[in-house]
Amino acid sequence: CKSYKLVVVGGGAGGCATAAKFSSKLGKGNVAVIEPADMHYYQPMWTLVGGGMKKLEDSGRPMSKVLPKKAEWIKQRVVTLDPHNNKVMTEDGSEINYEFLVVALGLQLNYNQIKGLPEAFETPGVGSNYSYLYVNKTLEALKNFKQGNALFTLPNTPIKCAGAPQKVMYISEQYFRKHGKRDKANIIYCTSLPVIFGIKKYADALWKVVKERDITVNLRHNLIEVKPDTREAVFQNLESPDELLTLPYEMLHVTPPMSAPDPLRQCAPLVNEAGYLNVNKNTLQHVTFPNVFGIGDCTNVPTSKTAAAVAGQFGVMRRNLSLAMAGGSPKHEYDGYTSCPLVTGYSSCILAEFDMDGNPLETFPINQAKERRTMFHLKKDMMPPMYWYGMLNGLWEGPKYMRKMMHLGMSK
Ligand code: FAD
Ligand code: UQ1
Repeated sequence: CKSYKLVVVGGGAGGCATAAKFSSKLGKGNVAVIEPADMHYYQPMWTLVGGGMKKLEDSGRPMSKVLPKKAEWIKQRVVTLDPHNNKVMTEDGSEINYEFLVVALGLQLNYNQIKGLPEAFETPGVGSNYSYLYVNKTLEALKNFKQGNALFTLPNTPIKCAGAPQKVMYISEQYFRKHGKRDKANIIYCTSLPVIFGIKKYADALWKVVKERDITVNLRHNLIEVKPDTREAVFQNLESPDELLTLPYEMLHVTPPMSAPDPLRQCAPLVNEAGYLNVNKNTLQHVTFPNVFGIGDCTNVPTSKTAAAVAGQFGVMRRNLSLAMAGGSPKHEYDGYTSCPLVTGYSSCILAEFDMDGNPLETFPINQAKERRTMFHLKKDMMPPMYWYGMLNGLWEGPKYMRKMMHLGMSK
Protein backbone atom coordinates (compact mmCIF):
# COMPACT_ATOMS: atom_id res chain seq x y z
CA CYS A 1 0.00 0.00 0.00
CA LYS A 2 1.08 3.51 -0.83
CA SER A 3 2.27 6.17 1.58
CA TYR A 4 2.73 9.93 1.30
CA LYS A 5 3.86 12.84 3.41
CA LEU A 6 0.64 14.64 2.45
CA VAL A 7 -2.61 13.29 1.09
CA VAL A 8 -5.23 15.74 -0.18
CA VAL A 9 -8.76 14.35 -0.55
CA GLY A 10 -10.77 16.28 -3.15
CA GLY A 11 -9.32 18.15 -6.11
CA GLY A 12 -11.69 21.11 -6.17
CA ALA A 13 -10.86 24.73 -5.36
CA GLY A 14 -9.22 24.04 -1.98
CA GLY A 15 -7.64 20.70 -2.93
CA CYS A 16 -5.96 22.04 -6.08
CA ALA A 17 -4.52 25.07 -4.31
CA THR A 18 -3.19 22.91 -1.48
CA ALA A 19 -1.68 20.30 -3.81
CA ALA A 20 -0.02 22.99 -5.93
CA LYS A 21 1.72 24.72 -3.04
CA PHE A 22 2.74 21.59 -1.13
CA SER A 23 3.88 19.48 -4.08
CA SER A 24 6.17 22.32 -5.09
CA LYS A 25 7.47 22.64 -1.53
CA LEU A 26 7.83 18.91 -0.75
CA GLY A 27 8.79 17.66 -4.23
CA LYS A 28 7.66 14.79 -6.43
CA GLY A 29 6.42 11.61 -4.78
CA ASN A 30 5.43 13.25 -1.49
CA VAL A 31 1.96 14.58 -2.24
CA ALA A 32 -1.07 12.69 -3.55
CA VAL A 33 -4.50 14.03 -4.51
CA ILE A 34 -7.43 11.63 -4.46
CA GLU A 35 -10.14 12.85 -6.83
CA PRO A 36 -12.47 10.78 -9.06
CA ALA A 37 -13.73 13.46 -11.48
CA ASP A 38 -12.45 13.83 -15.07
CA MET A 39 -13.29 17.51 -15.14
CA HIS A 40 -12.70 20.36 -12.72
CA TYR A 41 -15.47 22.95 -12.84
CA TYR A 42 -15.31 26.60 -11.89
CA GLN A 43 -18.75 26.43 -10.30
CA PRO A 44 -19.24 30.20 -9.76
CA MET A 45 -19.52 30.52 -13.54
CA TRP A 46 -22.71 28.45 -13.59
CA THR A 47 -24.73 31.47 -12.48
CA LEU A 48 -23.69 33.08 -15.77
CA VAL A 49 -24.14 29.85 -17.77
CA GLY A 50 -27.74 29.53 -16.57
CA GLY A 51 -28.35 33.12 -17.72
CA GLY A 52 -26.75 32.57 -21.14
CA MET A 53 -23.75 34.85 -20.47
CA LYS A 54 -21.14 32.05 -20.62
CA LYS A 55 -21.05 28.55 -22.08
CA LEU A 56 -20.91 25.44 -19.89
CA GLU A 57 -17.68 24.42 -21.70
CA ASP A 58 -16.02 27.65 -20.50
CA SER A 59 -16.51 26.55 -16.89
CA GLY A 60 -14.61 23.24 -17.06
CA ARG A 61 -11.02 22.11 -17.56
CA PRO A 62 -9.70 18.53 -17.57
CA MET A 63 -8.63 17.54 -14.05
CA SER A 64 -5.29 16.38 -15.52
CA LYS A 65 -4.58 19.99 -16.55
CA VAL A 66 -5.41 21.66 -13.24
CA LEU A 67 -3.76 19.25 -10.81
CA PRO A 68 -0.07 20.01 -10.30
CA LYS A 69 2.46 17.85 -12.19
CA LYS A 70 4.49 17.22 -9.06
CA ALA A 71 1.56 15.67 -7.20
CA GLU A 72 0.35 12.15 -7.83
CA TRP A 73 -3.27 12.03 -8.97
CA ILE A 74 -5.10 8.99 -7.63
CA LYS A 75 -8.24 8.93 -9.75
CA GLN A 76 -10.48 7.27 -7.24
CA ARG A 77 -13.36 8.06 -4.92
CA VAL A 78 -12.51 8.00 -1.22
CA VAL A 79 -14.93 5.63 0.51
CA THR A 80 -13.52 5.42 4.05
CA LEU A 81 -11.40 7.70 6.19
CA ASP A 82 -9.50 6.13 9.09
CA PRO A 83 -7.80 8.91 11.05
CA HIS A 84 -6.77 6.65 13.95
CA ASN A 85 -4.55 4.72 11.54
CA ASN A 86 -3.59 7.64 9.29
CA LYS A 87 -5.07 6.12 6.17
CA VAL A 88 -7.91 6.43 3.67
CA MET A 89 -9.51 3.75 1.51
CA THR A 90 -10.64 4.19 -2.08
CA GLU A 91 -13.41 2.56 -4.09
CA ASP A 92 -11.06 0.06 -5.74
CA GLY A 93 -10.09 -1.26 -2.29
CA SER A 94 -6.67 0.43 -2.05
CA GLU A 95 -5.34 1.85 1.20
CA ILE A 96 -3.38 5.06 1.16
CA ASN A 97 -1.33 6.14 4.16
CA TYR A 98 -0.47 9.68 5.11
CA GLU A 99 1.57 11.64 7.56
CA PHE A 100 -0.68 14.66 7.05
CA LEU A 101 -4.17 14.84 5.57
CA VAL A 102 -6.02 17.80 4.07
CA VAL A 103 -9.77 17.24 3.69
CA ALA A 104 -11.22 19.30 0.83
CA LEU A 105 -14.24 17.24 -0.20
CA GLY A 106 -16.71 20.07 -0.79
CA LEU A 107 -20.45 19.50 -0.47
CA GLN A 108 -22.72 16.75 -1.76
CA LEU A 109 -25.89 17.77 -3.65
CA ASN A 110 -28.89 15.84 -2.36
CA TYR A 111 -31.47 16.35 -5.12
CA ASN A 112 -32.93 12.95 -4.24
CA GLN A 113 -34.14 14.28 -0.88
CA ILE A 114 -36.87 16.17 -2.73
CA LYS A 115 -39.70 13.89 -3.79
CA GLY A 116 -40.06 13.86 -7.57
CA LEU A 117 -36.46 14.89 -8.17
CA PRO A 118 -34.25 14.22 -10.01
CA GLU A 119 -36.94 12.81 -12.38
CA ALA A 120 -38.54 16.26 -12.80
CA PHE A 121 -35.31 17.46 -14.46
CA GLU A 122 -36.30 15.24 -17.39
CA THR A 123 -39.28 17.52 -17.98
CA PRO A 124 -39.35 21.07 -19.40
CA GLY A 125 -39.10 24.15 -17.23
CA VAL A 126 -37.07 22.63 -14.35
CA GLY A 127 -33.41 23.63 -13.98
CA SER A 128 -30.63 24.04 -11.42
CA ASN A 129 -27.49 26.14 -11.68
CA TYR A 130 -25.92 23.98 -8.95
CA SER A 131 -25.06 21.07 -11.24
CA TYR A 132 -23.40 20.83 -14.65
CA LEU A 133 -26.11 18.30 -15.46
CA TYR A 134 -28.97 20.77 -15.07
CA VAL A 135 -27.53 24.27 -15.51
CA ASN A 136 -28.30 24.44 -19.22
CA LYS A 137 -31.90 23.57 -18.38
CA THR A 138 -32.18 26.94 -16.61
CA LEU A 139 -31.46 28.79 -19.86
CA GLU A 140 -33.77 26.47 -21.77
CA ALA A 141 -36.57 27.25 -19.29
CA LEU A 142 -36.02 30.99 -19.79
CA LYS A 143 -36.14 30.64 -23.56
CA ASN A 144 -39.28 28.51 -23.55
CA PHE A 145 -41.09 30.51 -20.88
CA LYS A 146 -44.59 31.55 -22.01
CA GLN A 147 -46.59 32.56 -18.97
CA GLY A 148 -47.10 31.64 -15.34
CA ASN A 149 -45.09 31.29 -12.17
CA ALA A 150 -41.30 31.32 -12.15
CA LEU A 151 -40.25 29.78 -8.82
CA PHE A 152 -36.80 29.95 -7.22
CA THR A 153 -35.97 27.92 -4.12
CA LEU A 154 -33.47 27.80 -1.24
CA PRO A 155 -33.37 24.58 0.86
CA ASN A 156 -33.37 23.95 4.59
CA THR A 157 -29.64 23.12 4.89
CA PRO A 158 -26.40 25.09 4.65
CA ILE A 159 -25.46 25.54 0.99
CA LYS A 160 -22.52 26.85 -1.01
CA CYS A 161 -22.78 30.42 -2.22
CA ALA A 162 -25.95 31.33 -0.34
CA GLY A 163 -26.63 34.16 -2.80
CA ALA A 164 -26.74 31.99 -5.92
CA PRO A 165 -30.40 30.89 -5.45
CA GLN A 166 -31.47 34.51 -5.91
CA LYS A 167 -28.85 35.63 -8.45
CA VAL A 168 -30.51 33.30 -10.96
CA MET A 169 -33.84 34.95 -10.17
CA TYR A 170 -32.66 38.51 -10.82
CA ILE A 171 -31.04 37.42 -14.07
CA SER A 172 -34.26 35.62 -15.07
CA GLU A 173 -36.32 38.72 -14.29
CA GLN A 174 -34.16 40.79 -16.63
CA TYR A 175 -34.25 38.07 -19.25
CA PHE A 176 -38.05 38.17 -19.24
CA ARG A 177 -37.99 41.97 -19.56
CA LYS A 178 -35.48 41.92 -22.40
CA HIS A 179 -37.62 39.38 -24.24
CA GLY A 180 -40.92 41.14 -23.73
CA LYS A 181 -42.49 38.58 -21.41
CA ARG A 182 -42.02 40.18 -17.99
CA ASP A 183 -45.74 40.95 -17.69
CA LYS A 184 -46.49 37.25 -18.26
CA ALA A 185 -44.26 36.13 -15.40
CA ASN A 186 -45.08 35.93 -11.72
CA ILE A 187 -41.71 35.68 -9.99
CA ILE A 188 -41.61 34.04 -6.55
CA TYR A 189 -38.64 33.38 -4.25
CA CYS A 190 -39.33 30.56 -1.77
CA THR A 191 -36.58 30.38 0.82
CA SER A 192 -36.28 28.25 3.94
CA LEU A 193 -34.49 31.10 5.70
CA PRO A 194 -36.22 33.74 7.83
CA VAL A 195 -34.27 36.48 6.00
CA ILE A 196 -33.47 37.34 2.37
CA PHE A 197 -29.73 37.36 3.18
CA GLY A 198 -27.81 36.77 6.39
CA ILE A 199 -26.01 40.12 6.53
CA LYS A 200 -28.25 43.11 7.22
CA LYS A 201 -26.39 45.60 5.04
CA TYR A 202 -26.89 43.47 1.92
CA ALA A 203 -30.33 42.20 2.98
CA ASP A 204 -31.58 45.80 3.06
CA ALA A 205 -30.25 46.35 -0.46
CA LEU A 206 -31.81 43.11 -1.72
CA TRP A 207 -35.25 43.94 -0.24
CA LYS A 208 -35.11 47.12 -2.31
CA VAL A 209 -34.26 45.12 -5.43
CA VAL A 210 -37.15 42.66 -4.97
CA LYS A 211 -39.62 45.50 -4.30
CA GLU A 212 -38.48 47.53 -7.31
CA ARG A 213 -38.73 44.50 -9.55
CA ASP A 214 -42.03 43.19 -8.26
CA ILE A 215 -40.76 39.87 -6.95
CA THR A 216 -42.72 37.98 -4.27
CA VAL A 217 -40.68 36.57 -1.37
CA ASN A 218 -41.99 33.65 0.71
CA LEU A 219 -39.75 33.30 3.76
CA ARG A 220 -39.53 29.98 5.66
CA HIS A 221 -40.90 27.96 2.74
CA ASN A 222 -39.00 24.78 1.95
CA LEU A 223 -39.44 22.81 -1.29
CA ILE A 224 -40.33 19.21 -0.44
CA GLU A 225 -41.86 17.83 -3.63
CA VAL A 226 -42.02 18.46 -7.37
CA LYS A 227 -44.90 17.02 -9.39
CA PRO A 228 -43.77 17.17 -13.00
CA ASP A 229 -47.06 15.72 -14.35
CA THR A 230 -49.16 18.58 -13.05
CA ARG A 231 -46.19 21.01 -13.02
CA GLU A 232 -46.60 21.85 -9.35
CA ALA A 233 -44.13 22.44 -6.54
CA VAL A 234 -44.99 21.70 -2.91
CA PHE A 235 -43.52 23.76 -0.08
CA GLN A 236 -43.61 23.19 3.65
CA ASN A 237 -44.11 26.21 5.86
CA LEU A 238 -41.29 25.80 8.37
CA GLU A 239 -43.10 28.02 10.87
CA SER A 240 -46.09 25.64 10.97
CA PRO A 241 -44.90 22.32 9.49
CA ASP A 242 -48.40 20.89 8.84
CA GLU A 243 -49.10 23.70 6.43
CA LEU A 244 -48.24 22.96 2.79
CA LEU A 245 -48.27 25.42 -0.09
CA THR A 246 -48.69 24.01 -3.59
CA LEU A 247 -47.77 26.33 -6.45
CA PRO A 248 -48.06 25.63 -10.17
CA TYR A 249 -44.93 26.52 -12.16
CA GLU A 250 -43.97 27.37 -15.70
CA MET A 251 -40.34 27.58 -14.60
CA LEU A 252 -38.74 26.10 -11.47
CA HIS A 253 -35.13 26.69 -10.36
CA VAL A 254 -34.12 24.26 -7.63
CA THR A 255 -31.28 24.74 -5.16
CA PRO A 256 -30.90 21.26 -3.65
CA PRO A 257 -30.38 20.34 0.01
CA MET A 258 -26.65 19.81 0.62
CA SER A 259 -24.50 17.96 3.16
CA ALA A 260 -20.91 16.90 3.64
CA PRO A 261 -20.11 13.97 1.28
CA ASP A 262 -21.21 10.58 2.68
CA PRO A 263 -17.72 9.12 3.32
CA LEU A 264 -16.93 12.13 5.50
CA ARG A 265 -20.32 12.26 7.25
CA GLN A 266 -19.93 8.60 8.13
CA CYS A 267 -16.54 9.06 9.77
CA ALA A 268 -17.65 9.91 13.32
CA PRO A 269 -14.21 10.74 14.75
CA LEU A 270 -13.69 13.44 12.13
CA VAL A 271 -17.05 15.24 12.09
CA ASN A 272 -19.34 17.30 14.30
CA GLU A 273 -23.03 16.41 14.96
CA ALA A 274 -24.05 17.96 11.66
CA GLY A 275 -21.54 15.85 9.72
CA TYR A 276 -18.99 18.53 8.82
CA LEU A 277 -15.24 18.17 9.35
CA ASN A 278 -14.60 19.36 12.89
CA VAL A 279 -11.76 21.88 12.69
CA ASN A 280 -10.74 24.80 14.85
CA LYS A 281 -12.50 27.67 13.07
CA ASN A 282 -9.43 29.89 13.29
CA THR A 283 -6.49 27.56 12.69
CA LEU A 284 -8.31 25.05 10.43
CA GLN A 285 -6.56 22.20 12.23
CA HIS A 286 -8.74 19.25 13.23
CA VAL A 287 -9.86 19.46 16.86
CA THR A 288 -8.68 15.93 17.77
CA PHE A 289 -6.22 14.87 15.04
CA PRO A 290 -3.41 17.44 14.78
CA ASN A 291 -2.16 15.93 11.49
CA VAL A 292 -5.51 16.60 9.80
CA PHE A 293 -6.48 19.98 8.36
CA GLY A 294 -9.59 21.06 6.51
CA ILE A 295 -10.44 23.65 3.90
CA GLY A 296 -13.58 24.78 2.13
CA ASP A 297 -17.21 23.78 2.04
CA CYS A 298 -16.87 20.43 3.89
CA THR A 299 -15.73 21.98 7.19
CA ASN A 300 -17.73 23.26 10.16
CA VAL A 301 -16.16 26.75 9.95
CA PRO A 302 -19.11 29.06 10.67
CA THR A 303 -18.86 31.27 7.63
CA SER A 304 -20.71 31.36 4.33
CA LYS A 305 -19.35 28.61 2.06
CA THR A 306 -17.71 30.15 -1.04
CA ALA A 307 -14.58 29.95 -3.21
CA ALA A 308 -13.68 33.36 -1.82
CA ALA A 309 -13.74 31.85 1.68
CA VAL A 310 -11.57 28.98 0.42
CA ALA A 311 -9.03 31.56 -0.80
CA GLY A 312 -8.98 33.27 2.60
CA GLN A 313 -8.71 29.94 4.40
CA PHE A 314 -5.94 28.75 2.13
CA GLY A 315 -3.46 31.40 3.27
CA VAL A 316 -4.03 30.42 6.90
CA MET A 317 -4.14 26.66 6.37
CA ARG A 318 -0.97 26.69 4.25
CA ARG A 319 1.02 28.46 6.97
CA ASN A 320 -0.39 26.36 9.81
CA LEU A 321 0.14 23.05 7.99
CA SER A 322 3.74 24.07 7.26
CA LEU A 323 4.24 24.80 10.95
CA ALA A 324 2.73 21.43 11.89
CA MET A 325 4.99 19.65 9.39
CA ALA A 326 7.98 21.35 11.02
CA GLY A 327 6.88 20.04 14.43
CA GLY A 328 5.33 23.30 15.62
CA SER A 329 1.77 24.30 16.38
CA PRO A 330 -0.53 26.50 14.31
CA LYS A 331 -0.55 30.20 15.06
CA HIS A 332 -2.21 31.83 12.08
CA GLU A 333 -5.93 32.63 12.33
CA TYR A 334 -8.72 32.81 9.76
CA ASP A 335 -11.10 35.75 10.24
CA GLY A 336 -14.00 34.13 8.37
CA TYR A 337 -13.61 36.29 5.26
CA THR A 338 -16.13 35.33 2.60
CA SER A 339 -17.64 36.99 -0.43
CA CYS A 340 -20.73 36.60 -2.52
CA PRO A 341 -21.01 38.59 -5.74
CA LEU A 342 -24.79 39.05 -5.86
CA VAL A 343 -25.35 39.39 -9.58
CA THR A 344 -28.63 41.26 -10.02
CA GLY A 345 -28.89 41.18 -13.81
CA TYR A 346 -26.97 41.29 -17.10
CA SER A 347 -24.69 44.14 -16.01
CA SER A 348 -25.06 44.73 -12.29
CA CYS A 349 -23.79 43.21 -9.07
CA ILE A 350 -23.73 43.85 -5.32
CA LEU A 351 -20.39 42.59 -4.00
CA ALA A 352 -21.11 41.26 -0.51
CA GLU A 353 -17.97 40.64 1.57
CA PHE A 354 -18.11 39.86 5.28
CA ASP A 355 -16.50 37.99 8.18
CA MET A 356 -17.48 35.22 10.59
CA ASP A 357 -19.34 37.62 12.88
CA GLY A 358 -21.47 38.95 10.05
CA ASN A 359 -19.67 42.28 9.78
CA PRO A 360 -19.08 43.64 6.28
CA LEU A 361 -15.39 43.38 5.32
CA GLU A 362 -15.27 45.19 1.99
CA THR A 363 -12.25 45.37 -0.31
CA PHE A 364 -13.10 48.61 -2.07
CA PRO A 365 -13.52 51.99 -0.37
CA ILE A 366 -17.01 52.48 -1.83
CA ASN A 367 -20.43 51.29 -0.71
CA GLN A 368 -20.53 47.73 -2.05
CA ALA A 369 -24.20 47.27 -1.18
CA LYS A 370 -25.02 49.36 -4.26
CA GLU A 371 -25.65 47.59 -7.58
CA ARG A 372 -22.64 48.32 -9.79
CA ARG A 373 -21.43 47.52 -13.28
CA THR A 374 -17.78 47.43 -12.14
CA MET A 375 -18.53 44.61 -9.69
CA PHE A 376 -20.37 42.73 -12.42
CA HIS A 377 -17.22 42.84 -14.56
CA LEU A 378 -15.10 41.80 -11.59
CA LYS A 379 -17.34 38.73 -11.28
CA LYS A 380 -17.70 37.93 -14.98
CA ASP A 381 -14.34 38.90 -16.47
CA MET A 382 -11.73 39.14 -13.69
CA MET A 383 -12.60 36.25 -11.38
CA PRO A 384 -12.29 33.36 -13.87
CA PRO A 385 -8.61 34.03 -14.73
CA MET A 386 -7.89 34.74 -11.07
CA TYR A 387 -9.34 31.33 -10.27
CA TRP A 388 -7.65 29.32 -13.02
CA TYR A 389 -4.20 30.92 -12.81
CA GLY A 390 -4.08 32.28 -9.26
CA MET A 391 -6.20 30.16 -7.01
CA LEU A 392 -5.63 26.71 -8.50
CA ASN A 393 -1.87 27.30 -8.45
CA GLY A 394 -1.99 28.22 -4.78
CA LEU A 395 -1.19 31.87 -5.51
CA TRP A 396 -4.43 33.61 -4.45
CA GLU A 397 -5.10 33.91 -0.74
CA GLY A 398 -7.97 36.38 -0.92
CA PRO A 399 -8.08 40.17 -1.12
CA LYS A 400 -6.81 40.92 2.41
CA TYR A 401 -3.73 42.91 1.33
CA MET A 402 -5.65 44.60 -1.46
CA ARG A 403 -8.27 45.65 1.11
CA LYS A 404 -5.65 47.05 3.49
CA MET A 405 -4.05 49.00 0.65
CA MET A 406 -7.38 50.35 -0.61
CA HIS A 407 -8.25 51.50 2.91
CA LEU A 408 -4.79 52.97 3.51
CA GLY A 409 -4.08 50.41 6.21
CA MET A 410 -7.19 51.27 8.20
CA SER A 411 -9.21 48.08 7.55
CA LYS A 412 -9.00 44.77 9.44
P1 FAD B 1 -15.25 21.89 -4.42
O1 FAD B 1 -14.58 22.92 -5.26
O2 FAD B 1 -16.69 21.64 -4.65
O3 FAD B 1 -14.40 20.55 -4.58
C1 FAD B 1 -14.71 19.34 -3.94
C2 FAD B 1 -14.02 18.21 -4.70
O4 FAD B 1 -14.11 17.00 -3.95
C3 FAD B 1 -14.67 17.92 -6.05
O5 FAD B 1 -13.70 18.00 -7.09
C4 FAD B 1 -15.25 16.53 -5.89
O6 FAD B 1 -15.22 15.77 -7.10
C5 FAD B 1 -14.33 15.94 -4.84
N1 FAD B 1 -14.94 14.82 -4.11
C6 FAD B 1 -16.21 14.71 -3.65
N2 FAD B 1 -16.39 13.51 -3.06
C7 FAD B 1 -15.19 12.86 -3.13
C8 FAD B 1 -14.73 11.59 -2.68
N3 FAD B 1 -15.53 10.74 -2.03
N4 FAD B 1 -13.43 11.27 -2.92
C9 FAD B 1 -12.60 12.12 -3.54
N5 FAD B 1 -12.99 13.33 -4.00
C10 FAD B 1 -14.28 13.69 -3.79
N6 FAD B 1 -18.09 30.97 -4.67
C11 FAD B 1 -17.61 32.26 -4.73
O7 FAD B 1 -16.64 32.57 -4.06
N7 FAD B 1 -18.19 33.20 -5.52
C12 FAD B 1 -19.26 32.91 -6.30
O8 FAD B 1 -19.75 33.78 -7.02
C13 FAD B 1 -19.80 31.58 -6.25
N8 FAD B 1 -20.89 31.25 -6.99
C14 FAD B 1 -21.32 29.95 -7.02
C15 FAD B 1 -22.40 29.63 -7.83
C16 FAD B 1 -22.83 28.32 -7.95
C17 FAD B 1 -24.00 28.00 -8.83
C18 FAD B 1 -22.16 27.30 -7.21
C19 FAD B 1 -22.59 25.86 -7.35
C20 FAD B 1 -21.10 27.62 -6.38
C21 FAD B 1 -20.68 28.94 -6.26
N9 FAD B 1 -19.62 29.31 -5.42
C22 FAD B 1 -19.16 30.62 -5.43
C23 FAD B 1 -19.11 28.35 -4.41
C24 FAD B 1 -17.79 27.67 -4.77
O9 FAD B 1 -17.88 27.03 -6.02
C25 FAD B 1 -17.45 26.67 -3.69
O10 FAD B 1 -17.58 27.27 -2.42
C26 FAD B 1 -16.01 26.13 -3.84
O11 FAD B 1 -15.88 25.44 -5.05
C27 FAD B 1 -15.65 25.25 -2.66
O12 FAD B 1 -14.41 24.65 -2.83
P2 FAD B 1 -14.09 23.24 -2.16
O13 FAD B 1 -12.67 22.92 -2.53
O14 FAD B 1 -14.48 23.25 -0.73
O15 FAD B 1 -15.09 22.23 -2.87
C1 UQ1 C 1 -12.65 35.62 -4.53
O1 UQ1 C 1 -11.53 35.62 -3.99
C2 UQ1 C 1 -13.13 34.43 -5.14
O2 UQ1 C 1 -12.40 33.27 -5.11
C3 UQ1 C 1 -11.44 33.04 -6.00
C4 UQ1 C 1 -14.39 34.42 -5.73
O3 UQ1 C 1 -14.85 33.26 -6.26
C5 UQ1 C 1 -14.96 33.13 -7.56
C6 UQ1 C 1 -15.20 35.59 -5.74
O4 UQ1 C 1 -16.32 35.56 -6.27
C7 UQ1 C 1 -14.71 36.81 -5.13
C8 UQ1 C 1 -15.55 38.04 -5.19
C9 UQ1 C 1 -13.45 36.82 -4.52
C10 UQ1 C 1 -12.92 38.06 -3.82
C11 UQ1 C 1 -12.01 38.83 -4.69
C12 UQ1 C 1 -11.93 40.18 -4.77
C13 UQ1 C 1 -10.93 40.80 -5.67
C14 UQ1 C 1 -12.83 41.10 -4.04
